[in-house]
This record gives sequence, C-alpha cells and structure tokens, in this order.
Amino acid sequence: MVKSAPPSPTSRKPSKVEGIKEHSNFLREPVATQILEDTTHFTEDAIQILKFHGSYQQDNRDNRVKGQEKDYQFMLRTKNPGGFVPPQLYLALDQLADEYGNHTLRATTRQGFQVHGILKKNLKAAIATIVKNLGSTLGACGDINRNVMAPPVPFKHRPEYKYAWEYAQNIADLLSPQTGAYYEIWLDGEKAISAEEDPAVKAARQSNGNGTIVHDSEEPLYGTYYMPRKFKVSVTVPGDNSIDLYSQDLTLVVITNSLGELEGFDVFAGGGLGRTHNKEETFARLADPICYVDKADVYDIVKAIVATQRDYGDRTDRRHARLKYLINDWGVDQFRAKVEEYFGKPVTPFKALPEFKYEDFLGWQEQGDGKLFLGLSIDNGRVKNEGSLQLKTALREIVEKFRLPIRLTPHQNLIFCDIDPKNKSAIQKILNRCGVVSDPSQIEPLVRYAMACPALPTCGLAITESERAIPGILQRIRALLDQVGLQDEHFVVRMTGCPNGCARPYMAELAFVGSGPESYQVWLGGSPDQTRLAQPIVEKLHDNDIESFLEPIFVYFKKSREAEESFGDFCSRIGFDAIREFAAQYQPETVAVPTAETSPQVVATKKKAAPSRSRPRISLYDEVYSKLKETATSQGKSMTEVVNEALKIYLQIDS
Ligand code: SRM
Ligand code: SF4
Repeated sequence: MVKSAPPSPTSRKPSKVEGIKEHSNFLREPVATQILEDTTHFTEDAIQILKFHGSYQQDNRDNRVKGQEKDYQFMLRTKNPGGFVPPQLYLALDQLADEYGNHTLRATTRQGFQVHGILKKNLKAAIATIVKNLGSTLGACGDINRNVMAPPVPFKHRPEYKYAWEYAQNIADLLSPQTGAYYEIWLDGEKAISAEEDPAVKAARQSNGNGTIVHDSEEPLYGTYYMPRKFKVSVTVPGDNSIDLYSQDLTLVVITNSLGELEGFDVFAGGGLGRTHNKEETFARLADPICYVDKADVYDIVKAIVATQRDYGDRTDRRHARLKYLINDWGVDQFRAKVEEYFGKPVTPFKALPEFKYEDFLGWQEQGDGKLFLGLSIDNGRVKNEGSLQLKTALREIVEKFRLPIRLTPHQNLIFCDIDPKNKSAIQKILNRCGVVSDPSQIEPLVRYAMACPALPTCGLAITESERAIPGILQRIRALLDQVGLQDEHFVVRMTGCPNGCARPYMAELAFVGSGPESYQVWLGGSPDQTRLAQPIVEKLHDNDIESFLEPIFVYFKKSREAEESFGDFCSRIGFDAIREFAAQYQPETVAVPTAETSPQVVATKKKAAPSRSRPRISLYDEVYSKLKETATSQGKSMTEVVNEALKIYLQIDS
C-alpha cells in the first residue's frame, strides 16, 4: 500500500496554541520558568502547556470581586487507565485534598480523580506526591491522548474483561508523552518508579510503520505539535457500554474465541460530544465502526489512526479540530483508506457485535474468583464529608484498613475490588456508621443514573450551575413524576453547565445543558444504554420552568408509551413535533381550574409538591393565550419565556 505525501501546510494560519506548543521545547516552557516565580498564577502561554502536565489554572468564581485579583487556584487531574487507583495512591490523594485542596476529591466521567483548589506555590509538591505514590497527571489534559477508559468491573471469570484492562494500560503507555519535561519540572529530574512497559508496546512506539513516526523527535508519535486537539480512547468488551463507547475518538472492542482467548479487536472511531451554542458547524457525533484488527496489529492500527488525525486534523480552528470533524468531512471510506496507508495494508471488515448495554456495577457482588467487589455510588463524583454523610472518611478508613484496590467508573462512581468475603461485615459497618448506602436499590434511581459536571464555581467555561443544581432538580423531577402517576419511572438524566458536554449529556434520555444564567438547553431522546444521540428540544429553559415544560411530556409519555418503553425511547420514537403538539394542547390537570373570570393561566404549572418558590399568577384572555401557546411552540420556548420577553419590551425593562 503506497502512502501519499503528508499534507502540505494549508494557507490558513495555525491556531495560537500550535505556536505555544512549538515554542515549549516539548512541554517545558514557560511552565519550568514560571513555577519558580513567586506569583499566584501563570501567563496565558504557560496555562496552555500546564494542561499537558494535568493541571488547569482556575479561580473560585464564587469569590470574584470586581477590581480585585481573582482567587487563583489549580485543578489537578490524574490519569488512571481503566480507572485503576492503587490503595497507596488513594490515600495520597485523600491527604492532598485536605492539605492543599478544597477537602474534596472528584471522581471524573473518564475514571480519573480531580483535586480542586491547589495554590500555585503547592502545585509542585502536590504533583510530586502523586507521582511518588504510583500515580500520574501527565497527559490528563492537553492536546494529547487522555485517560484510556475500560469497564471498571473486576469480573475475574470473564477473560475478555482482563484483556480490556490490559490493553487499556498498554495503549495508555503507547500514547504517553515521551518528553522529559514532566519529571524535570515536578520531580527535579528524578524518574518515577513505574510499572515496566510491555516490550511489545515499547517496540511498537519505535517501529516506523508507514509514516506513523516522527523521526529524530523527542516525541516519536506526536512530534513538536502533539495532537491538533484532545484525543480520547476506550477499550471495552462486546455488549458492555459502561464506557459510553460511541462518544470516544477511538474505541477498541475485545474479540475472543470460544476458548476465551484474545483474537483481535473491533475498531470504532470518530465519536465526540463538545459543541458550542448557536454554531451549527460544531456538533456531538457518534463513533462509526471502522474495521476489525488482529491482536498482532492492534498497536499499528492505533498508531495509524493517531497519525491520520495528527497529520490531517484541523490545526487552524480548534473548534473543528477533533477527529470527529475529520471523519465527518471525509466520510468513513476516505478516512479508512488514509488509515490503511499508515497501517500498510488493507484492513479487515468489522465483526458483528451484540447490542451494547449500560450497567453501573453497584452494590456487593461476586467477582468470579471467590472474592467480592463493592460498587459505591458517589453523587456527581464528589467525595466529601457533609452532614450525616461522611463518605470521605468512610473511603479513607476502608482503604487504610483493607488496602483495597479501586476502579473508578465512567459514571463518577467507585468499585472496591478483591474483597475477602470475611471482611464484608467490617466494611459494611464502616459504611453504616458513615451513612454511606451500599445497597443500590436504596438509592433514588433518578440520582443513581444521573451525572453532572463540576461547572461553578471551579470551571472557567461554565455558563451556569450543574453539580450544585442537579440534586434539587432531580428532586423536583421525582415530585413531578409522582404527581402525574409515574411513581416507578426513572431514566438517565445528565446535566452540564455549558455545551462542552463533560458529563456526556447528549447521550442521556433527558439532559440539561447550560445556555444562560439559570437556564438550560434541554435534550431528549437518548437511550437508556447510551447508544443513540439525544436531540435539543428547547434552547433556553429557565430553571423555574422545568415543571411546566416537563409535565405535558411526562403525561404524554404515560398515555402513549408502548409496553416497557423507556422515556428516552418514547421521545425518540414519537418525535418532537408530536411532543410539541401535545404540549400545546395540554391542560394541566393538577392546577386550579380557570374560572369564568380567570381564563387559562400562564404560570400555573408549578406544583405544590415541588420544593420551590411560589410564583405570581396572572390571567390572560383566551385569544392571547392561544396565540402565546402557538408562538412558544413555534419558537421552541416556554410560554413563560415568551411572556417575559414580551413584557420586558412593553414595560421597557433592560435585562
Ligand atoms: Fe471536560 C473542558 C471537566 C470529561 C468535553 N472539562 C473541561 C474543563 C477542563 C474546563 C476548561 O477547559 O477550563 C473542565 C474542568 C472543570 C472543573 O472545574 O473541574 C472539564 N471534563 C471535565 C470532567 C472533570 C467532568 C466530570 O464531571 O467528571 C471530566 C474529566 C475527565 C477526565 O478524567 O479526563 C471531563 N470533557 C469530558 C467529557 C466526557 C468524556 O471524556 O468521556 C467530554 C465530552 C467528550 C468529548 O471530549 O467530546 C468533555 N471538556 C470537554 C470540552 C469540549 C471538547 C470539544 O471537543 O469541544 C472542553 C473544552 C475544551 O476542550 O475546549 C472541556
Ligand atoms: Fe465546565 Fe462545561 Fe465541562 Fe461543565 S461541561 S465542566 S461547565 S466545560
């Protein structure tokens, strides 16, 4: 297979970050110089390079005061392939959170931990502590391969799960940056003690392939400019979608033979969720099936896909730089043909797979080798002590006493692995004492399956609240479901403070995506197993209007669902036109019926059961009400929103 010449530079200017990478001397500067300075924060160029080292410069947005310096602080993110956290690392992170951070840890949606609130002067000590305790933050952020995900469940009797863990680790090693910058800056040049790399990985990194290597570079796979944008990989087993495979740049699915021996991998590519409001050229996209690859060739196919994105990904516009846009622009066939050039031979067709299902692996379960595992739900991944729930204390005590390895889940939860059954009751006692629920049937299912990103106050990109808002919103949704007679119903709810999609909202059955102060774009129609993209039904729903917006949809679902049909499947099948039509005709059943004088009411759908403020009520003439409904439906807005917009203009109120 003849490889064509690498792409010639386009006439469009590379983005600013490309220049910063070029001048960084393989991720050294300006971080190496500025970490020595007695300042509270880094410059813009250093911030970009710092990301590759696993840290974001942030400020506590709750503490912003006009005219004063921001309350600068740093977030550190660990990279744990397959979510593996050894006990020693857990204890070190727990202590770091107290010593330098905000006394919480946050399990992320990609199976890592984040520590928030670290001051610049403590950053070096914090990173050094993580590395000395068998962890790493290198490449957790930045234009590079991110944490490689794998199903977190420790099923020892199912060899395919073992292969998924093994290859997640090996691919993380293969794609890890080779620059010495990390150890020079944070450990004064001391090389970390790390597990030996598989020799096949080492060989694969150095073998030329067909243009996959950048010769004479400190970074043989990445070169001077690293990747055009972040790059996300997962490895899973047939049928297990605990890793949200369709949202990844690259997913490998383990294929075994009837004896459980590894044969090869199915390859998906081109998923990604980040988008920007009102920019239609940015969008969430599901990964496509690309090919099957024999196990002997797996590193070569990964390198070929990485090299294709490295050489052809858009480096001029960071909003168009992810692999999903390259595949979307080219089409799968052209992409596959280019990958084959780097791979050096034609690829084999994709093998048929069973349906993918989502499972969260919570509670006490057998792991298949006589030992137990325990999956614990962590609300939005936040490990903290608050009131009667002393989760942070419980986890620390369990790890200290029993030295259990941990697997973080892609759903911001945690699994303790390899538990000797004789320790079960002692562990359960700690959990009971600290108020931690271990029986998943005791968790409100809306909460159990929900996720929210951190958003305010740490995330610099947040438009509105997410982690802090979702508990109240889930309570209100539960109250509404109860009220319309759907007491036993639950579905996947996800929320983010902006459209970047960190809690993967576009795969949920119902999602809230921050689009303004206390307002959300609402997405409906994803599947319970995260195999289909949801769609936006409304651009800006104010937090106050959640009940009035959802009530007709829930009632319609109750009336017209098929047997066993989930909420997301219903919304997708029935379509948004039908939903809008139903909502336009809908008369709330549970509110005061309009009297002769009071014709239909606009803001009357907030229920008594909902734990929220009471709202003023006004009355409208029938013809105005009908017109209002029509306008709201056609504009995809709530009636309250339209009324408020109109009245602000009429009453000359500036917003
Ligand atoms: Fe994310 C940026 C948090 C998973 C898409 N993400 C950010 C930053 C660093 C904000 C920033 O750039 O200043 C957030 C830090 C907030 C904070 O205060 O901690 C942030 N992202 C997170 C985490 C912690 C959310 C969580 O609830 O756990 C997740 C960390 C994962 C990890 O351990 O590596 C996290 N981010 C994701 C995911 C989900 C995933 O990877 O499975 C996505 C969507 C999938 C994707 O990448 O397409 C995601 N984050 C983004 C984007 C949009 C990327 C794009 O292609 O447009 C940004 C903004 C950017 O890169 O410019 C972003
Ligand atoms: Fe921040 Fe937006 Fe990601 Fe939420 S989705 S953490 S608000 S970047």
